Amino acid sequence: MPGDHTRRFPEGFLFGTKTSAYQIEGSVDAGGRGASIWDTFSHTPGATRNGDTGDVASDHYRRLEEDLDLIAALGAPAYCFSVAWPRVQPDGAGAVSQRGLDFYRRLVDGLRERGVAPVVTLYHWDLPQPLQDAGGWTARDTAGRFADYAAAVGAALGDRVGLWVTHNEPWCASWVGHAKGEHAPGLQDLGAAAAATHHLLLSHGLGVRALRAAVPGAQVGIGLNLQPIRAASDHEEDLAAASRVDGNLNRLFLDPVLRGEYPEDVLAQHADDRPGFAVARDGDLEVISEPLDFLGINYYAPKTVCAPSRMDAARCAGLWVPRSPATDPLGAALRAVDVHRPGVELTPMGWEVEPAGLTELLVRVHRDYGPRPLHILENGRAADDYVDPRGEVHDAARIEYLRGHLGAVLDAIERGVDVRGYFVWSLLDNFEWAHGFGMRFGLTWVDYPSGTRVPKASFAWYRDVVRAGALPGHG
Ligand code: IFM
Repeated sequence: MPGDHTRRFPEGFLFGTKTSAYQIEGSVDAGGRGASIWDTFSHTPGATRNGDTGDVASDHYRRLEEDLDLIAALGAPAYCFSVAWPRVQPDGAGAVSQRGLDFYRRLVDGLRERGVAPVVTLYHWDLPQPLQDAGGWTARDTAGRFADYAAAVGAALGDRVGLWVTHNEPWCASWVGHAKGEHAPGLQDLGAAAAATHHLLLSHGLGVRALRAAVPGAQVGIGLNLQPIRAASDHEEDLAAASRVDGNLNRLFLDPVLRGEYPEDVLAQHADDRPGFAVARDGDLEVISEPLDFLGINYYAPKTVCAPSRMDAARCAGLWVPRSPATDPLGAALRAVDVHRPGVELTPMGWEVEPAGLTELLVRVHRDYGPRPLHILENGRAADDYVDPRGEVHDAARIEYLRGHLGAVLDAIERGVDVRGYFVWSLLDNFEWAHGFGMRFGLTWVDYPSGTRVPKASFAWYRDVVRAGALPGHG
């Protein structure tokens, strides 16, 4: 088509896909693995859709060789996975399980033999249950245990892994797990969520130090889920609501990690919540702001909010208000209600599709926190995929989503943002937490009863983008 053109990524741009241990591995009793908070939570009646659990998940633990070949067939130069802490330290502390580490050694070696660089996430939400029994992330001691665990994984894999991510989406671990109660450990306690935030961040800083001590030259970062937050209108109450949500989701993590300070407005918001941020001690922020080699950003969608008092005004303005704040303890605390703009496509997760939001976010991080290497560690969408009579999955909506978001990355690069990599969530369909197996994000269809893998059309499309190092125009 006239005007269409191919857009190239910079030389050495790191394409990849990403998964996490509890979502794909299954084999929860294999190799002496201990229990995690997600084993406990997913087996709690009513906690997940249909009572789904990660007991089998995508059966990746048993299908490792097949999945390694799948990764090789995709041809992306990197693959990001998470290590299950309960496989490495079944009790969350003390003795390290060589059997547990052996699985990750096989994974890392298998990737390298196939020319794929492993990127290791240390924590993707599967805290060993014994640590939860001792207070979990609300207990300061858990941060120290994480540093020990980071050192153990670093010692085992450090000679073969260059890029490390301490935590994936600590906002979810703290606020979805401790305030909304939708993720493990299933609490609805704002003071616990704030304390968990601090200890997760402290463990990040301690983990960075432990990794660098164990692995000289390790490139270390953190993966934050960030969203542009918009107000439903210019009304001061809506603007204030948007600022509170931005504070809780974005600045509460960016500011301490990159500037060594907590945002004052967020601290004030939680002044009466106990234990809350009162758990912070002198010197903690120095640890938390240990300089990083890169910042990982997970982006899916922007968010628009109104103040509860402005819900009728939002409806009158044509916005859709899907649920009341009464059903969302965090929304009630932040005095903010999610709304959707008319005409904007929603995925089955209820997330808006807006690639330009990614450019906006990247430009903001670059502007507000200074130029630094960035990796998009997660981006992708759930879709109503199905296997057609020919045995194929034509996920055109996912291809369009990826095309749009990769273009948004290129837009940011053209505006001077230093984006070094992009990882699709996810390689495989998998256990989508409280949504169970109802949401499919994979480039590869997984038939859960049999474990059979079927690469979707998006798999071939992404393979071609990676091969060309460029985004094709339409037509
Ligand atoms: O599946 C999750 C992942 O574990 C963390 N980031 C968002 C994904 C999609 O919800």
